[in-house]
Amino acid sequence: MPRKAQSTQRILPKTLVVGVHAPYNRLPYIQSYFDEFINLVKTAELPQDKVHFTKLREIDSSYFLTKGKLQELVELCKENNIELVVFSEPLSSMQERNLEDLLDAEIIDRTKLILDIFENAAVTNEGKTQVAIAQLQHAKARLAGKGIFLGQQKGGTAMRTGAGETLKEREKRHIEQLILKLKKQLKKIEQARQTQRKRRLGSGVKQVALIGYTNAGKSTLLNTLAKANVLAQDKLFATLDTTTRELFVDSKKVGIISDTVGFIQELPHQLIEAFKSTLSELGYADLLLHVVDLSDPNWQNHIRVVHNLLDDLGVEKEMVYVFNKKDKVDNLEEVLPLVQQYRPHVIISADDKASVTPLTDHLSNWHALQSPQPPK
Ligand SMILES: Nc1nc2c(ncn2[C@@H]2O[C@H](COP(=O)(O)OP(=O)(O)OP(=O)(O)O)[C@@H](O)[C@H]2O)c(=O)[nH]1
Ligand SMILES: [Mg+2]
Repeated sequence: MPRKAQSTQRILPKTLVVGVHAPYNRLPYIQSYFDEFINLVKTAELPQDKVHFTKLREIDSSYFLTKGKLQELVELCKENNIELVVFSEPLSSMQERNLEDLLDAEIIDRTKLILDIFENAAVTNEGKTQVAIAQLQHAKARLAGKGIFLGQQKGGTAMRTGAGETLKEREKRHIEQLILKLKKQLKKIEQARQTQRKRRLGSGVKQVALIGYTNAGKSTLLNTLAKANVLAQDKLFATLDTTTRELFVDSKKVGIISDTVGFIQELPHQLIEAFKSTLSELGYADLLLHVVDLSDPNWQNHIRVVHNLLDDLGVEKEMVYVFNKKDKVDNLEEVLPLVQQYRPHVIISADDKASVTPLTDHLSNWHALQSPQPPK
Protein backbone atom coordinates (compact mmCIF):
# COMPACT_ATOMS: atom_id res chain seq x y z
CA MET A 1 0.00 0.00 0.00
CA PRO A 2 1.37 3.46 -0.83
CA ARG A 3 2.35 5.36 2.24
CA LYS A 4 0.90 8.82 2.75
CA ALA A 5 3.39 11.64 3.03
CA GLN A 6 2.27 12.83 6.44
CA SER A 7 5.29 14.99 7.03
CA THR A 8 4.06 17.59 4.51
CA GLN A 9 0.88 18.24 6.51
CA ARG A 10 0.86 21.63 8.21
CA ILE A 11 0.29 21.48 11.94
CA LEU A 12 -2.23 24.19 12.65
CA PRO A 13 -2.56 25.88 16.03
CA LYS A 14 -5.81 25.50 17.97
CA THR A 15 -7.44 28.78 17.09
CA LEU A 16 -10.05 30.99 18.70
CA VAL A 17 -11.60 33.59 16.38
CA VAL A 18 -13.02 36.64 18.19
CA GLY A 19 -15.33 39.07 16.43
CA VAL A 20 -15.75 42.23 18.50
CA HIS A 21 -18.54 44.76 18.02
CA ALA A 22 -16.53 47.74 19.23
CA PRO A 23 -18.21 50.97 20.37
CA TYR A 24 -16.59 52.90 17.49
CA ASN A 25 -18.12 50.55 14.93
CA ARG A 26 -21.28 52.28 13.76
CA LEU A 27 -22.17 49.90 10.94
CA PRO A 28 -25.92 49.31 10.77
CA TYR A 29 -25.50 45.61 9.91
CA ILE A 30 -22.95 44.11 12.26
CA GLN A 31 -23.58 40.56 11.00
CA SER A 32 -22.27 41.55 7.58
CA TYR A 33 -19.15 43.01 9.27
CA PHE A 34 -18.65 39.73 11.14
CA ASP A 35 -19.18 37.75 7.89
CA GLU A 36 -16.47 39.89 6.29
CA PHE A 37 -14.16 39.17 9.24
CA ILE A 38 -14.76 35.41 8.95
CA ASN A 39 -14.02 35.73 5.24
CA LEU A 40 -10.71 37.44 6.14
CA VAL A 41 -9.86 34.53 8.47
CA LYS A 42 -10.70 32.03 5.72
CA THR A 43 -8.66 33.97 3.17
CA ALA A 44 -5.70 33.88 5.56
CA GLU A 45 -6.22 30.09 5.71
CA LEU A 46 -6.41 30.09 9.50
CA PRO A 47 -8.38 27.43 11.38
CA GLN A 48 -11.56 28.30 13.28
CA ASP A 49 -11.70 25.79 16.12
CA LYS A 50 -13.87 28.13 18.15
CA VAL A 51 -15.66 31.30 17.04
CA HIS A 52 -16.80 33.86 19.59
CA PHE A 53 -18.66 37.14 19.04
CA THR A 54 -18.89 39.83 21.66
CA LYS A 55 -20.12 43.40 22.05
CA LEU A 56 -18.10 45.99 23.93
CA ARG A 57 -19.51 49.12 25.54
CA GLU A 58 -16.09 50.59 26.15
CA ILE A 59 -12.49 49.83 25.35
CA ASP A 60 -9.92 49.00 27.97
CA SER A 61 -6.63 50.72 27.23
CA SER A 62 -4.52 47.84 28.58
CA TYR A 63 -6.43 44.78 27.33
CA PHE A 64 -8.89 46.20 24.75
CA LEU A 65 -11.60 44.01 26.34
CA THR A 66 -13.21 44.94 29.62
CA LYS A 67 -13.02 42.69 32.70
CA GLY A 68 -16.06 40.43 32.26
CA LYS A 69 -15.48 39.90 28.52
CA LEU A 70 -11.84 39.19 29.20
CA GLN A 71 -12.74 36.51 31.75
CA GLU A 72 -14.95 34.81 29.13
CA LEU A 73 -11.97 34.65 26.80
CA VAL A 74 -9.65 33.30 29.49
CA GLU A 75 -12.11 30.45 30.13
CA LEU A 76 -12.67 29.75 26.42
CA CYS A 77 -8.92 29.54 25.88
CA LYS A 78 -8.42 27.19 28.83
CA GLU A 79 -11.35 24.90 27.96
CA ASN A 80 -10.26 24.56 24.34
CA ASN A 81 -6.47 24.55 24.76
CA ILE A 82 -6.24 27.58 22.49
CA GLU A 83 -2.84 28.46 21.03
CA LEU A 84 -3.81 31.33 18.72
CA VAL A 85 -6.44 34.06 19.08
CA VAL A 86 -7.51 36.15 16.07
CA PHE A 87 -9.22 39.50 16.73
CA SER A 88 -11.43 41.41 14.33
CA GLU A 89 -10.06 44.75 15.59
CA PRO A 90 -6.68 46.48 15.55
CA LEU A 91 -4.88 46.29 18.91
CA SER A 92 -2.15 48.47 20.32
CA SER A 93 1.17 46.73 20.92
CA MET A 94 0.59 46.95 24.68
CA GLN A 95 -2.88 45.40 24.41
CA GLU A 96 -1.50 42.65 22.21
CA ARG A 97 1.32 41.87 24.64
CA ASN A 98 -0.98 41.88 27.68
CA LEU A 99 -3.49 39.59 25.96
CA GLU A 100 -0.71 37.27 24.88
CA ASP A 101 0.45 36.96 28.51
CA LEU A 102 -3.02 36.59 29.97
CA LEU A 103 -4.41 34.12 27.42
CA ASP A 104 -1.11 32.29 27.03
CA ALA A 105 -1.64 32.29 23.27
CA GLU A 106 -0.30 34.00 20.18
CA ILE A 107 -2.40 36.99 19.06
CA ILE A 108 -3.24 38.10 15.54
CA ASP A 109 -5.10 41.40 15.35
CA ARG A 110 -6.89 42.92 12.35
CA THR A 111 -3.77 44.72 11.14
CA LYS A 112 -1.60 41.59 11.17
CA LEU A 113 -4.40 39.52 9.60
CA ILE A 114 -4.70 41.89 6.64
CA LEU A 115 -0.91 42.22 6.31
CA ASP A 116 -0.58 38.41 6.15
CA ILE A 117 -3.32 38.15 3.50
CA PHE A 118 -1.58 40.81 1.42
CA GLU A 119 1.70 38.94 1.81
CA ASN A 120 0.15 35.74 0.42
CA ALA A 121 -1.66 37.55 -2.37
CA ALA A 122 1.28 39.59 -3.71
CA VAL A 123 2.57 38.28 -7.05
CA THR A 124 4.68 40.92 -8.73
CA ASN A 125 8.00 42.17 -7.50
CA GLU A 126 6.46 45.55 -6.73
CA GLY A 127 3.55 44.06 -4.74
CA LYS A 128 5.88 41.80 -2.79
CA THR A 129 8.26 44.63 -1.96
CA GLN A 130 5.42 46.91 -0.87
CA VAL A 131 3.98 44.26 1.47
CA ALA A 132 7.43 43.41 2.86
CA ILE A 133 7.97 47.07 3.79
CA ALA A 134 4.56 47.20 5.49
CA GLN A 135 5.30 43.98 7.43
CA LEU A 136 8.67 45.26 8.59
CA GLN A 137 7.18 48.57 9.68
CA HIS A 138 4.57 46.67 11.67
CA ALA A 139 7.24 44.45 13.24
CA LYS A 140 9.29 47.51 14.18
CA ALA A 141 6.31 49.13 15.88
CA ARG A 142 5.63 45.91 17.81
CA LEU A 143 9.22 45.55 18.91
CA ALA A 144 8.86 48.05 21.75
CA GLY A 145 8.87 46.14 25.01
CA LYS A 146 8.77 42.74 23.32
CA GLY A 147 10.73 39.53 23.85
CA ILE A 148 14.31 39.75 24.90
CA PHE A 149 14.17 43.40 25.89
CA LEU A 150 11.32 42.90 28.36
CA GLY A 151 12.99 39.82 29.85
CA GLN A 152 16.16 41.79 30.41
CA GLN A 153 14.34 44.64 32.06
CA LYS A 154 12.63 42.28 34.44
CA GLY A 155 15.93 40.66 35.25
CA GLY A 156 17.58 44.03 35.52
CA THR A 157 20.52 43.11 33.32
CA ALA A 158 20.41 44.91 30.02
CA MET A 159 22.52 42.68 27.78
CA ARG A 160 24.66 44.95 25.68
CA THR A 161 26.14 44.16 22.34
CA GLY A 162 29.53 45.29 21.12
CA ALA A 163 28.77 48.94 20.49
CA GLY A 164 26.92 49.28 23.77
CA GLU A 165 23.44 48.91 22.34
CA THR A 166 20.79 46.49 23.59
CA LEU A 167 19.70 43.56 21.44
CA LYS A 168 16.38 45.28 20.93
CA GLU A 169 18.11 48.38 19.57
CA ARG A 170 20.17 46.17 17.28
CA GLU A 171 17.07 44.38 16.01
CA LYS A 172 15.37 47.72 15.41
CA ARG A 173 18.38 49.00 13.49
CA HIS A 174 18.45 45.80 11.44
CA ILE A 175 14.77 46.22 10.52
CA GLU A 176 15.35 49.88 9.61
CA GLN A 177 18.22 48.90 7.32
CA LEU A 178 16.06 46.27 5.63
CA ILE A 179 13.26 48.81 5.12
CA LEU A 180 15.71 51.26 3.60
CA LYS A 181 17.04 48.62 1.21
CA LEU A 182 13.55 47.59 0.13
CA LYS A 183 12.51 51.22 -0.35
CA LYS A 184 15.45 51.72 -2.69
CA GLN A 185 14.39 48.65 -4.71
CA LEU A 186 10.82 49.92 -4.78
CA LYS A 187 11.94 53.28 -6.10
CA LYS A 188 13.61 51.59 -9.06
CA ILE A 189 10.47 49.57 -9.83
CA GLU A 190 8.38 52.74 -9.55
CA GLN A 191 10.64 54.59 -11.93
CA ALA A 192 10.10 51.87 -14.54
CA ARG A 193 6.36 52.19 -14.05
CA GLN A 194 6.53 55.99 -14.36
CA THR A 195 8.26 55.62 -17.71
CA GLN A 196 5.53 53.26 -18.89
CA ARG A 197 2.90 55.69 -17.65
CA LYS A 198 4.46 58.65 -19.47
CA ARG A 199 4.43 56.62 -22.66
CA ARG A 200 0.76 55.74 -22.13
CA LEU A 201 -0.22 59.33 -21.33
CA GLY A 202 1.70 60.59 -24.33
CA SER A 203 -0.29 58.28 -26.58
CA GLY A 204 -3.53 60.09 -25.61
CA VAL A 205 -5.28 56.79 -24.86
CA LYS A 206 -8.00 57.22 -22.22
CA GLN A 207 -7.60 55.41 -18.92
CA VAL A 208 -10.45 53.83 -17.05
CA ALA A 209 -9.82 52.41 -13.56
CA LEU A 210 -11.90 49.95 -11.57
CA ILE A 211 -12.02 50.76 -7.88
CA GLY A 212 -14.13 49.63 -4.95
CA TYR A 213 -14.44 47.72 -1.73
CA THR A 214 -12.87 44.27 -1.63
CA ASN A 215 -15.06 41.49 -3.10
CA ALA A 216 -17.31 44.02 -4.90
CA GLY A 217 -16.75 42.30 -8.27
CA LYS A 218 -14.07 44.47 -9.93
CA SER A 219 -12.11 41.56 -11.41
CA THR A 220 -15.30 39.84 -12.56
CA LEU A 221 -16.27 43.04 -14.36
CA LEU A 222 -12.83 43.38 -15.94
CA ASN A 223 -13.18 39.81 -17.22
CA THR A 224 -16.61 40.54 -18.68
CA LEU A 225 -15.61 43.87 -20.21
CA ALA A 226 -12.20 42.93 -21.49
CA LYS A 227 -12.02 39.12 -21.50
CA ALA A 228 -9.11 39.50 -19.13
CA ASN A 229 -9.02 36.16 -17.33
CA VAL A 230 -8.18 37.79 -14.03
CA LEU A 231 -8.57 35.77 -10.85
CA ALA A 232 -12.04 36.54 -9.44
CA GLN A 233 -12.78 34.78 -6.17
CA ASP A 234 -14.98 34.95 -3.14
CA LYS A 235 -11.84 35.78 -1.22
CA LEU A 236 -10.87 39.15 0.13
CA PHE A 237 -8.02 40.89 -1.66
CA ALA A 238 -7.91 38.37 -4.49
CA THR A 239 -6.33 41.13 -6.55
CA LEU A 240 -3.26 42.96 -5.31
CA ASP A 241 -1.44 43.81 -8.45
CA THR A 242 -2.75 46.05 -11.15
CA THR A 243 -3.89 44.36 -14.37
CA THR A 244 -4.40 46.52 -17.43
CA ARG A 245 -6.31 45.60 -20.60
CA GLU A 246 -7.55 47.31 -23.74
CA LEU A 247 -11.21 48.23 -23.51
CA PHE A 248 -13.43 47.92 -26.56
CA VAL A 249 -17.11 48.88 -26.69
CA ASP A 250 -19.05 48.02 -29.87
CA SER A 251 -15.73 47.18 -31.53
CA LYS A 252 -14.44 50.69 -30.84
CA LYS A 253 -11.40 51.17 -28.63
CA VAL A 254 -12.54 53.30 -25.71
CA GLY A 255 -9.23 53.21 -23.87
CA ILE A 256 -7.45 50.98 -21.42
CA ILE A 257 -8.95 49.63 -18.24
CA SER A 258 -7.17 48.55 -15.06
CA ASP A 259 -8.12 46.54 -12.01
CA THR A 260 -6.81 47.58 -8.58
CA VAL A 261 -6.50 46.34 -5.03
CA GLY A 262 -9.78 46.37 -3.10
CA PHE A 263 -10.35 48.70 -0.18
CA ILE A 264 -11.53 47.71 3.31
CA GLN A 265 -12.42 49.55 6.47
CA GLU A 266 -9.43 50.16 8.68
CA LEU A 267 -6.95 49.17 6.04
CA PRO A 268 -3.69 49.17 8.01
CA HIS A 269 -1.96 52.52 7.54
CA GLN A 270 1.31 50.73 6.79
CA LEU A 271 -0.37 49.22 3.74
CA ILE A 272 -1.83 52.52 2.57
CA GLU A 273 1.66 53.99 2.81
CA ALA A 274 3.26 51.06 1.01
CA PHE A 275 0.64 50.96 -1.75
CA LYS A 276 0.47 54.72 -2.17
CA SER A 277 2.46 54.71 -5.38
CA THR A 278 0.26 52.02 -6.97
CA LEU A 279 -2.89 53.71 -5.78
CA SER A 280 -1.71 57.16 -6.80
CA GLU A 281 -1.90 55.86 -10.38
CA LEU A 282 -5.63 56.47 -9.95
CA GLY A 283 -4.79 60.16 -10.15
CA TYR A 284 -3.93 59.64 -13.83
CA ALA A 285 -7.21 57.93 -14.68
CA ASP A 286 -9.74 59.72 -16.86
CA LEU A 287 -12.67 57.83 -15.40
CA LEU A 288 -13.17 55.78 -12.24
CA LEU A 289 -15.66 52.91 -12.25
CA HIS A 290 -16.58 52.57 -8.58
CA VAL A 291 -17.90 49.01 -8.21
CA VAL A 292 -20.30 48.48 -5.28
CA ASP A 293 -21.72 45.14 -4.08
CA LEU A 294 -25.38 46.09 -3.79
CA SER A 295 -26.19 42.75 -2.14
CA ASP A 296 -24.14 43.67 0.96
CA PRO A 297 -26.39 45.50 3.44
CA ASN A 298 -23.44 47.76 4.40
CA TRP A 299 -22.91 48.93 0.82
CA GLN A 300 -23.36 52.61 1.70
CA ASN A 301 -20.61 52.34 4.32
CA HIS A 302 -18.40 50.61 1.81
CA ILE A 303 -18.85 53.58 -0.54
CA ARG A 304 -17.85 55.87 2.33
CA VAL A 305 -14.69 53.82 3.01
CA VAL A 306 -13.68 54.12 -0.65
CA HIS A 307 -14.37 57.88 -0.71
CA ASN A 308 -12.32 58.41 2.46
CA LEU A 309 -9.37 56.52 1.01
CA LEU A 310 -9.55 58.46 -2.25
CA ASP A 311 -9.58 61.68 -0.20
CA ASP A 312 -6.49 60.48 1.69
CA LEU A 313 -4.77 59.81 -1.60
CA GLY A 314 -5.88 63.19 -2.98
CA VAL A 315 -7.64 61.54 -5.93
CA GLU A 316 -10.58 63.49 -7.33
CA LYS A 317 -11.80 62.15 -10.65
CA GLU A 318 -14.91 61.70 -12.73
CA MET A 319 -16.68 58.65 -11.31
CA VAL A 320 -19.48 56.30 -12.24
CA TYR A 321 -21.07 54.16 -9.54
CA VAL A 322 -21.40 50.61 -10.83
CA PHE A 323 -23.91 48.86 -8.57
CA ASN A 324 -23.15 45.18 -8.93
CA LYS A 325 -24.62 41.76 -8.01
CA LYS A 326 -28.11 42.91 -8.93
CA ASP A 327 -29.08 39.21 -9.19
CA LYS A 328 -28.40 38.77 -5.46
CA VAL A 329 -30.52 41.71 -4.29
CA ASP A 330 -33.95 40.57 -3.06
CA ASN A 331 -35.34 44.02 -2.28
CA LEU A 332 -34.19 45.98 -5.31
CA GLU A 333 -37.34 48.17 -5.28
CA GLU A 334 -36.60 49.19 -1.70
CA VAL A 335 -32.97 50.15 -2.28
CA LEU A 336 -33.59 52.06 -5.52
CA PRO A 337 -34.38 55.40 -3.78
CA LEU A 338 -31.04 55.13 -1.95
CA VAL A 339 -29.18 54.20 -5.13
CA GLN A 340 -30.60 57.30 -6.86
CA GLN A 341 -28.49 59.48 -4.55
CA TYR A 342 -25.32 58.30 -6.27
CA ARG A 343 -24.89 59.84 -9.70
CA PRO A 344 -24.22 58.88 -12.36
CA HIS A 345 -24.81 55.19 -11.77
CA VAL A 346 -25.66 51.93 -13.50
CA ILE A 347 -27.00 48.69 -12.00
CA ILE A 348 -25.57 45.44 -13.33
CA SER A 349 -24.51 41.86 -12.63
CA ALA A 350 -20.86 41.72 -13.63
CA ASP A 351 -20.95 37.97 -14.27
CA ASP A 352 -23.78 38.28 -16.79
CA LYS A 353 -22.63 39.94 -20.01
CA ALA A 354 -26.15 40.87 -21.14
CA SER A 355 -26.82 42.79 -17.92
CA VAL A 356 -23.69 44.92 -18.34
CA THR A 357 -25.23 46.87 -21.28
CA PRO A 358 -26.14 49.98 -19.19
CA LEU A 359 -22.43 50.29 -18.36
CA THR A 360 -21.16 49.74 -21.90
CA ASP A 361 -23.74 52.31 -23.14
CA HIS A 362 -22.46 54.76 -20.56
CA LEU A 363 -18.85 54.11 -21.61
CA SER A 364 -19.75 54.55 -25.24
CA ASN A 365 -21.38 57.95 -24.56
CA TRP A 366 -18.49 58.99 -22.35
CA HIS A 367 -16.03 58.10 -25.08
CA ALA A 368 -18.00 60.10 -27.64
CA LEU A 369 -17.82 63.15 -25.34
CA GLN A 370 -14.10 62.70 -24.80
CA SER A 371 -13.29 62.88 -28.47
CA PRO A 372 -15.80 65.31 -30.02
CA GLN A 373 -16.22 65.06 -33.78
CA PRO A 374 -14.77 68.05 -35.63
CA PRO A 375 -17.53 70.32 -37.06
CA LYS A 376 -18.34 69.55 -40.69
N1 LIG B 1 -24.02 36.73 -7.70
C1 LIG B 1 -23.05 37.48 -8.21
N2 LIG B 1 -21.78 37.28 -7.81
C2 LIG B 1 -20.81 38.08 -8.33
C3 LIG B 1 -21.10 39.10 -9.27
N3 LIG B 1 -19.94 39.73 -9.57
C4 LIG B 1 -18.97 39.12 -8.86
N4 LIG B 1 -19.48 38.12 -8.11
C5 LIG B 1 -18.74 37.23 -7.19
O1 LIG B 1 -18.20 38.01 -6.13
C6 LIG B 1 -16.95 37.47 -5.72
C7 LIG B 1 -15.87 38.55 -5.75
O2 LIG B 1 -15.62 38.93 -7.08
P1 LIG B 1 -14.25 39.56 -7.57
O3 LIG B 1 -14.45 39.96 -8.99
O4 LIG B 1 -13.10 38.69 -7.22
O5 LIG B 1 -14.21 40.85 -6.64
P2 LIG B 1 -13.06 41.97 -6.52
O6 LIG B 1 -13.76 43.27 -6.33
O7 LIG B 1 -12.11 41.87 -7.67
O8 LIG B 1 -12.36 41.53 -5.16
P3 LIG B 1 -10.84 41.81 -4.64
O9 LIG B 1 -9.88 41.62 -5.74
O10 LIG B 1 -10.72 40.78 -3.57
O11 LIG B 1 -10.83 43.20 -4.09
C8 LIG B 1 -16.65 36.29 -6.66
O12 LIG B 1 -17.05 35.11 -6.00
C9 LIG B 1 -17.55 36.58 -7.86
O13 LIG B 1 -17.93 35.40 -8.53
C10 LIG B 1 -22.46 39.27 -9.69
O14 LIG B 1 -22.82 40.13 -10.49
N5 LIG B 1 -23.38 38.44 -9.11
MG1 LIG C 1 -10.14 41.48 -7.70
